[in-house]
Amino acid sequence: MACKRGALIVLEGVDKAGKTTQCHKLVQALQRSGRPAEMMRFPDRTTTIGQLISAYLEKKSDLEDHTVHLLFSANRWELVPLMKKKLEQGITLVVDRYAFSGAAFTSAKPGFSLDWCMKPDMGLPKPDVVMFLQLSPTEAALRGQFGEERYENSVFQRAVLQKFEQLMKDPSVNWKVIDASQNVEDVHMNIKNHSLKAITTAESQPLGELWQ
Ligand code: Z5A
Repeated sequence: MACKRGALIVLEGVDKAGKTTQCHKLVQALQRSGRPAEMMRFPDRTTTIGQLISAYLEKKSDLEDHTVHLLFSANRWELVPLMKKKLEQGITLVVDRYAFSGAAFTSAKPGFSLDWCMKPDMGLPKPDVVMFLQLSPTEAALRGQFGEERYENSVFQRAVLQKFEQLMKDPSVNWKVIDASQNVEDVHMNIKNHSLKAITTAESQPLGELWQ
């Protein structure tokens, strides 16, 4: 009998919401409880495409806005065969940012519609759950200054948040909003509970296609 597939779990959220912290904690907790799990993050800066994106984010290069949007999407598509292989092997993938960041960040730029921004990612593996770590700009500011990378300023981040709010109205995606202002352990427990449910559901459901 074929093994049960792993779940595709995505964490999204505003800057400094704790996505990376929580992805690591979730993978560790799942592994400790005997469930195979691995973390991925987007952009994956290790690939050739990812290195172009990384240089852009670090402001070492400039790229035309449509072009960089398509590169972010291509960076996800190039990892799809690996993602599907791992999911089929029963490994749960915990992903730090995904297509929702892609659509939210580019559509926050002038002249971009959310609809256009979603198109290149249509058909990607559909997450079994997407947890949005919600944190007010005031609380995020208490976690430190913005870094030096592109997009790291409060005006742009507020525009991105509005786009995420629009994306979360889509009932075809299993969104869960997480109060990220709680302490690390409480946020973790909340995320773990949703993840365990998603893992159980994924065992008996085929992997879907995003935004199709
Ligand atoms: N981008 C895009 O434009 N298009 C795309 O398709 C994709 C991405 C996929 C990638 O940045 C940038 O690319 C990003 C979106 C854009 N731009 N921005 N802004 P990245 O992935 O390299 O980095 P990041 O996602 O921006 O990281 P982050 O948002 O800054 O951090 P985080 O992962 O949400 O948080 P953290 O690193 O886990 O924690 C931040 C700090 O808060 C740290 O000191 C923690 O110790 C602390 N922390 C965490 N949790 C707590 C709690 N609960 N209480 C108190 N303190 C906490």
